[in-house]
Amino acid sequence: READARVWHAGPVIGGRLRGPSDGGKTGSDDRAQPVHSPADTEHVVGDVVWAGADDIEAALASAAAAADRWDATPGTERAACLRRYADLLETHMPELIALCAREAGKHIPDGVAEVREAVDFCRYYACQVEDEFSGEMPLPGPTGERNTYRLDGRGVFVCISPWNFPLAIFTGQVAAALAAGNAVIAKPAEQTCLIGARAVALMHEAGIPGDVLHLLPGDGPSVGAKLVTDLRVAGVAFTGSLATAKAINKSLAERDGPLIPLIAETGGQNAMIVDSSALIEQVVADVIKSGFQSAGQRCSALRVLYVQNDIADTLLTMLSGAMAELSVGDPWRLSTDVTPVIDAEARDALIDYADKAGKTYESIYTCRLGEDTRRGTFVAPRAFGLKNVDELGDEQFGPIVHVVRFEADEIDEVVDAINGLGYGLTFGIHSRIDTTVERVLRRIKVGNAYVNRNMIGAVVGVHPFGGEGLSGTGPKAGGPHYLHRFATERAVSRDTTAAGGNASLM
Ligand code: UN1
Repeated sequence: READARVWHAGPVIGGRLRGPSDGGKTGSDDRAQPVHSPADTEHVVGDVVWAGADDIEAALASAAAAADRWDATPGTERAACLRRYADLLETHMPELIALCAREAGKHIPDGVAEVREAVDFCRYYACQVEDEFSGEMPLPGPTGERNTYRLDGRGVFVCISPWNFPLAIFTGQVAAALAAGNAVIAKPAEQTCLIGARAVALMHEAGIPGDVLHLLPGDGPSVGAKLVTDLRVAGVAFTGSLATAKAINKSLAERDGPLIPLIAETGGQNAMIVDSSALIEQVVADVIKSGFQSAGQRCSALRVLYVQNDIADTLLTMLSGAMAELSVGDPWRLSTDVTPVIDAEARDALIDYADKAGKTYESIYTCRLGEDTRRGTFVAPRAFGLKNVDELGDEQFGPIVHVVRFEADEIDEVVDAINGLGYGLTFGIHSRIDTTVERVLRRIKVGNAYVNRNMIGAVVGVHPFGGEGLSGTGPKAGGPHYLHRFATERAVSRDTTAAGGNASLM
């Protein structure tokens, strides 16, 4: 309660110092603090944010560029120790962070707990990896008279652009990976969730990450993100968000008149689940509800297209409608809430507009009722629509909307082709008790994360390394063994250890 009544502040954090509205014009920011409203109640002011101006961007870049080498030279064990201390601080501050996630991002308490948990896991996972792989040189084989080693170093300044749907977990995952690998970092949180980003950065500094090694620049894509990625001092970009923005960043990087640098992009999905007639229907319904509607469907992993074998479709859809009727849509702070608001009015209006059109074109299977306490927030009623063919499906709808397509028993290969044909490749689910069917589908489906006889969200760090292919992202998988390597540069060093190699005067 105490944490919930609090008002938070965010602004550019440069050199470890949070700039507030009182800093008036010193660095060229638009110093008017903008109020931050809660998605659950748009009259509730959660805090305020000052967006970064051009001078803030320059100050962050200059400071990070000057600090990068020093941080990279800091032993990996020390960098790991900072991440572990930050993870401990996240746990100590869990009630406050859950309240902040509820108020700024509209997350209910289980989702808030999961946010903190995942952020903690990312830090400890990458800390272990840095201790193992980034502390010293690994020996490589070679002929007598030669000593060969392999080492991983930071690239320089990394820009981390994170999404509002996992404002603590993905924010932390990107930043922690970049720092762990030895980079200085400029973090740009989503403009909808700057308060959470600012809180995370404050805790990272408290944990010992130097102020000049980690900076925060709140703002939108055009005013901050676009300026950062074109700067030649930037040596790498991590981005999670829309496909359109990932493509725009890719284009900007390609057009830079400077070194080629990596883009680690994680975008969206048109994630499908196939259910055949051998599936356990009760289990399927529970998994569809969770995969489609938890977090109001605002996960890139969320279920968008449910393929159901015709023989069981009527039964399954009747049971699904019954389960949807029981969903409680409302205030994130209420313990009984299942479905929370969407992030803002723009997202709500776009989803409702889509649903209105879909209601005219598709079969309406079920639309949930909104509760009394939803009138002041940006809520969207969960819906299920029936489609004849997946080709009718347009762009990803980032909200609580599930599309259902029926198929016949002998059409399963065509279904896999249709799913692959959508071009995305993030998550996928299959419910079937026939092992040969499962194997046949898994062999052909082109996705990063496949889930069998379970829900398809909530990847756990180190357990379900997460990330897609095709239109869904570049890889490597977050929370997996190769993620940190993409933030680093690999060096193979070969030393001549013969007398000749050891004595320059013999040349
Ligand atoms: C995202 O929604 O941007 O498995 C990706 C999950 C989460 C998805 C994160 N890791 O549900």
